[in-house]
Amino acid sequence: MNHEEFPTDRPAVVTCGLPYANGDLHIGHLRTYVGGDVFARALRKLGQETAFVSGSDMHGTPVAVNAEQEGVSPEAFALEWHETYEATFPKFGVDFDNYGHTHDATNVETTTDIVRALEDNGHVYEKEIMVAYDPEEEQSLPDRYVEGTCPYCGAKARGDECDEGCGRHLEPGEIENPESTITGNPAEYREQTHKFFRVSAFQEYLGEFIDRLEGTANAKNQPREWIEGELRDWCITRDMDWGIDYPEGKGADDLVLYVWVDAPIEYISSTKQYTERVGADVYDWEEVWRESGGEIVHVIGRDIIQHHTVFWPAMLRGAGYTEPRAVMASGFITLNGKGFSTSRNRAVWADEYLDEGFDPDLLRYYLATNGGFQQDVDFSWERFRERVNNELVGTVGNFAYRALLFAHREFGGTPDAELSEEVRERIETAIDDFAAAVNDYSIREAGDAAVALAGFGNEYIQRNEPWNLVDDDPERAAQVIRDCVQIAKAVAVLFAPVAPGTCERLWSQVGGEGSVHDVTVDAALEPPAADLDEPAELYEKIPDERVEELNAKLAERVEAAEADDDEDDDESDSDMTETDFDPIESDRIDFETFQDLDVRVGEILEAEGIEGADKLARLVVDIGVEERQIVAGIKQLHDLDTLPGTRVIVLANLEQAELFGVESNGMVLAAGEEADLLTTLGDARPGERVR
Ligand code: B3M
Ligand code: ZN
Repeated sequence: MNHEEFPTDRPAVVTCGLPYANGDLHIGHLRTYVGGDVFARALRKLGQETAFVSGSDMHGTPVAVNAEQEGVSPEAFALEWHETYEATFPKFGVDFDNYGHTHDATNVETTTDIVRALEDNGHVYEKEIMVAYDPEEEQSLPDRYVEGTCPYCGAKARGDECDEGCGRHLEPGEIENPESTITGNPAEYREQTHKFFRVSAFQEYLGEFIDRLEGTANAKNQPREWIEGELRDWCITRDMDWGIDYPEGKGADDLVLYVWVDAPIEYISSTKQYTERVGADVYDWEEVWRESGGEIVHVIGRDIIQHHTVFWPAMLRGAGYTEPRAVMASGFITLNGKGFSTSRNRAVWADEYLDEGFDPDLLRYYLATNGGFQQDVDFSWERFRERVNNELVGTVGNFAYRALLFAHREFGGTPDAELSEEVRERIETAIDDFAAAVNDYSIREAGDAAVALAGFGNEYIQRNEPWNLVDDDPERAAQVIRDCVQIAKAVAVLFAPVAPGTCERLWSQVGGEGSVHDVTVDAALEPPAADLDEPAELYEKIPDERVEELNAKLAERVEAAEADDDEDDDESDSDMTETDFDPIESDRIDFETFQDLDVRVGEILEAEGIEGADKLARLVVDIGVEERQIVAGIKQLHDLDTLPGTRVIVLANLEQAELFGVESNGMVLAAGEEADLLTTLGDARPGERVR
């Protein structure tokens, strides 16, 4: 433990990775925001002074490219999405204390100040580099305007990130075989002067920082490789119009800042705006980000760990700000075992979920507790129903309703009796478990602590059978029910971070005063009100038919999107038949060269996703003469569970490689973007050579 346990007497800020303001939110996106919200609420429950902030990420090529496609200005485009997000989050109980955006005046000012500070402290220098350029469009091709091959792992890479391979951030000029995404032409490299942040000078500091850093294990371990290796300086300018202008008078007036400079600075700006609204006596942003420093916790997706554990802490350090205490990086989320796909409409959209009439707390519960935060989570309507029906309805709802109905009917409220020692201790254990979970950055365990307490409540009623006691031993009956009402109250308090809406209702059912969100864990043991109204059920069962209906809707939509896609393809076929595919190489190979390839029939025996890699799967393939472990980029494109037994074609004498730490011995052949797996028409046996 490097830091004092929560709660501390310094203020905390919990931040969520900023969504790019460029498209609809689906429930996969919500995982980070729900996670951050649960964590912020849980900290407050421990009595930690906490602000919860975020904002929309308005700049960069992710926004510029999409705006261009729509034919609108990036500013108008991004603002519209920003407003949508701002309205959507609260509908899921994600209650930011401040939700700003990176293009607002506060962030422009804070960013300018920080970059000036970095310049003044000697952390920035100019360098001539080669940047990708589209000669036809006569423009530079920053980031997502260029695609090519990752120089580190050979995967297809997009702009500034190798998102299908090793996950590394790529510097301008690094991508190999660059192509312009505007024209599809090969890009040229041209010389340009850019500003660089001297990250390499922070190597020693970062090594110490990462030892202190708390949060999920992935965020602490993954960066070691980068920090302990050769740290490269970071290009912080881009040759494009959309972004925050480089501070004046520093010789880079025609450049804007790289989006990853001003994006995390919004964490600070958003906290500032919160202080401006509530006053520094209520919450002082400077106490957190400057001066003695507060408890800064970043909640992010695991694809942006490098930005938050290398570039960002170096920037904070270089400009005289406080370093983060913890980074919580969430795993990936799939839908029925396959990746979400915005373009294929393979997603459960945030609005759609609400339109179906589901309580947001159900989804929050699923996202927060279906696996550890850093683990990959699969969403399916079946599993959703199962968890809602068994755990929320069966355990939490059932207990609360039974206990409170009994109390209301037989005693008109909380019976006049002392809380038993057994139940007091059980509630104390739940509080301890909850606090330990928060200190462990495990929102799942924090939620589980409350559900386990409700489970105990059910068992306690069952064991004591108060319905048999009312006549024979009314005093004992009163005692048991008194205990149960207390358990219900404790559940309301401890479960509130995960299920804020339903717990507020439960809180008022036990006669709690004010809002459950304003009390701390101590309230779990404070006596419930004497008079209680008749309770209402907290959760409703989801019938099987609903799941069928929802799955059918999803399948229909995906099909429609695919049909649309085909139509689009047809249209483009007529325009530009040849340009869709790479031309055939004019250099032919001789037959011997072909014979050098040892291509075999194989049969997949095992297929599983590689933890930590978005696209990669580990396959075990029987190739007749032996079994091979092969890594293939098909995790999101196939339902891995259905693959064992499938015949595939394997390039068997490809040199060994290691991807995400997993050894790969060969290549499974597949066609096109969707990785359509090659198979055999007849029943050639595994091991048979392909010629
Ligand atoms: N806007 C979204 C992403 O890459 C990006 C996050 C910024 S956090 C400072 O996931
Ligand atoms: Zn790579």
